Amino acid sequence: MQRVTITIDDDLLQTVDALAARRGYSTRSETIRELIRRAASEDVLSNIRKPCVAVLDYVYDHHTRALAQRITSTFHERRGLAVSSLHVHLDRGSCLEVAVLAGPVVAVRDLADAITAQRGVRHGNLHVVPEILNRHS
Ligand code: NI
Repeated sequence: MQRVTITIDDDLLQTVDALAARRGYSTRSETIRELIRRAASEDVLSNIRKPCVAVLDYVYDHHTRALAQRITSTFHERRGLAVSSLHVHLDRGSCLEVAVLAGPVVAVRDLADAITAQRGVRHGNLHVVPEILNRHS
């Protein structure tokens, strides 16, 4: 870690302190580091060819005809992107699945859309982490 000195006007510094208070960061340094990470993340994600890792989670209706089979087939067709998955039987009819994906941002998003757009899939959510951030932290 390196120490750097930055010059910042009063209004902007108040904004940093307000963000720190609201989000629970303990220091200005941690607040500014997190803001930079977010900006870098948005920058990488705007380039759809860049590699990423991602977590896809969704709930689906176990009783919807052939849905589980269609979901499995979708993952098999794009198996190069699927790293691992977790299945939880939530109740009699609902299953929760969490899949870890890795590959180009565009391909990962396409796969997530192909899963979450299926009838009977609910609460689909994709969290994309730029791979570059993992390598350098
Ligand atoms: Ni299940």
